Amino acid sequence: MTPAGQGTGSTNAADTADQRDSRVGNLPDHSGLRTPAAGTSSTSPVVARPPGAVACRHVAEEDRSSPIAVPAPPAARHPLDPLDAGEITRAVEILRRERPVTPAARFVSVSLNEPAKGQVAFAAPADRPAAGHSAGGSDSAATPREAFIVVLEPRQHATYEAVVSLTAGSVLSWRPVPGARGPVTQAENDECERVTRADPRVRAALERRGVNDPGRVQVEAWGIGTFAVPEDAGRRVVWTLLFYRERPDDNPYAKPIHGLHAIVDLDDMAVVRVEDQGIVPLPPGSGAYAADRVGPLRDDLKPLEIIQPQGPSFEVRGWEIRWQRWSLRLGFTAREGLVLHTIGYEDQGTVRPVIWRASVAELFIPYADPRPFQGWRNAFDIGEYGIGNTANSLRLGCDCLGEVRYFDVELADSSGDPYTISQAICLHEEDVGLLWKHFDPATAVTETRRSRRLVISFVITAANYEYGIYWYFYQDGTIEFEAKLTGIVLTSALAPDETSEFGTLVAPQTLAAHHQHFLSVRLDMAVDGLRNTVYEVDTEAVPPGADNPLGNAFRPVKRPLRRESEAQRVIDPLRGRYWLVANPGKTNSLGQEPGYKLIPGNNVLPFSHPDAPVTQRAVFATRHLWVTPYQPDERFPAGDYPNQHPGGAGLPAWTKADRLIENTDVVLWYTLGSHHITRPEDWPVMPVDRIGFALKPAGFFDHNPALDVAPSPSRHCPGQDTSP
Ligand SMILES: [Cu+2]
Repeated sequence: MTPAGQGTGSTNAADTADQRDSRVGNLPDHSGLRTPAAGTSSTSPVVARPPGAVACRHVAEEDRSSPIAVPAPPAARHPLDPLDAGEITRAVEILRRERPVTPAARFVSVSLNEPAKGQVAFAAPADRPAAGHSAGGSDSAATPREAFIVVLEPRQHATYEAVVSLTAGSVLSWRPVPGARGPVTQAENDECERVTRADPRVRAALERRGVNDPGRVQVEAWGIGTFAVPEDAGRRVVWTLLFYRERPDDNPYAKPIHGLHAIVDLDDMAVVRVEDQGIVPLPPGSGAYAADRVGPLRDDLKPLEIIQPQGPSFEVRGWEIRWQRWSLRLGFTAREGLVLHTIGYEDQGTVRPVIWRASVAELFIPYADPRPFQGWRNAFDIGEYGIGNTANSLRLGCDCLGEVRYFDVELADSSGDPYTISQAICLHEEDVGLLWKHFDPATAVTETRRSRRLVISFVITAANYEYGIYWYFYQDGTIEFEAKLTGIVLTSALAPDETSEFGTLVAPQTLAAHHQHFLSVRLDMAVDGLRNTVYEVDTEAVPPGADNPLGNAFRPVKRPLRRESEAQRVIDPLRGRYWLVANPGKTNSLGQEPGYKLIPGNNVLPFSHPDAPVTQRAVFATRHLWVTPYQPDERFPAGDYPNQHPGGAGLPAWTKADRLIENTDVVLWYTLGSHHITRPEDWPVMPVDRIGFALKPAGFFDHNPALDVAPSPSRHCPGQDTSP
């Protein structure tokens, strides 16, 4: 996939870093950013419904994405703004007009072909007046708008990539991707369900299990990885998991239809064969979790309402956000969902770049159960399906609390037509306790500051599971990433007297297999510019001796990661290991390189054997940190098309070149592993489990950057009244 970097010239990151650095360092003024966000075409105004006005239990029909018939009028677009409905429509029209797209074509995605790194400036300081630029900024006119389109041509068993210039109204490139088995679209998943339910072999097998209404069978299309048989060669196939709903509002995962799988050719949309491993009875439980089926409900919680009478402290203009000293832009793609661009921190009148682009680039879930077909279960939710398409429409008081600003996103459906997911991204502030504090007993004066953070989030539903993705920005320059895992654990059926060590019995005859979740977060860094060096920092104890007579000494040991082969690392909590991304070309007032350190949280590695097919397809997950030199077309750690790919693509392929990564333009790939030994308490719906990491300034500032945060108003903090 080549979603960015058209016409960027040299592919040597080191050669181009200086030129791009000058653009990042010299920030063109393109602000005018204090204007309220009213009237933007693709976002909705601050929602001011009273808390509780909308019940947190809602049905999908109310808020499911709605089709758009009329393209939005052209508006000033920033080069990093995601495509709007009008641009999606136009890009597809241009492609259909100029290239032989067949009526059978299925669109995987129509998304912004992003400008290459450094081609767009970070924000200007907030108080710098706009100098007569369009709303999009000084780059808007010079940067062409382009769409990157992935199209499946099922009759040809081919996947095509196109780049369409919206500015020129023409197709810039159109090519089949050799060997690619494009991702499974939502429409294909729906069709796969239809043909599986209709297949006579499946129906007969269902009847043998006492299931006489195929309409109550939920069919999920799962990536088959490398498990297709030789007769499937050349086919784009999936295998299916089947679940049964006794009632339409049942939890389907309570009744896994064990041992019955259809292999479906998605291009031909036909069941290729049916595998029946023998009957295991449907588990008896209902797995109900809805409020009207689990009562009586607790009634002893009193209201907790977040009130911000003067509104939120953030400012939104189009897709740009400013809050405290932070500035950044939002993006959204069908594959990754939320993308953050040009994250900068304003310091003494200058917006200092920190991150060029950040997103979750892959999401890989391997399962532990080795039984026939259960061993096939693994998912690459981003590469095999795409998570942006599954973003939830968020609800005030349910997903986010307080003064919330939502962003609608516009994506393309399988026909290439635009549709909207309303309220897909949530922006709000949270009080998070202490920011800093000290009591001086000599003066009996306490200085206390409360911490507030800006939260940018979205939630996806990947079949049984929900993932909430949260980016937090703090007043002291810290950035945190957190994933909240919830939803329903994947089940299989056990015979009444059967047990398994590869999962936990969560209900009678219901096994929730142990599994892991690996998120690869791609952090395209730009700490104070584009030339960065990554250091691994361990703390070591100094041996007792002349320099350490009391044996107490310890010190951090900083080692630069000079080449890609040196930059495939795992965590080491007992050494206090972290990774520092620093700019060796600059110094703070203390003579130190300004940097940000990546501080790992809980983490784990895959337990699948290194030679196992599933591990081979997810080599990225076998290391927690990878560092690569920036290349615009290196975006996805398991490769551009993981579906049915045998493995080796992405990070393991790129890093074979063992490129230099010191004092150049670097991308960090941090893998977070959530280790899920399942519990009965995860059933029938799982309480949120959290995993994350932090990016903290380390020498980026000369002192605590949150010194200038004002004490809280007196009503909340008596004795510190600074309000007029
Ligand atoms: Cu899990």
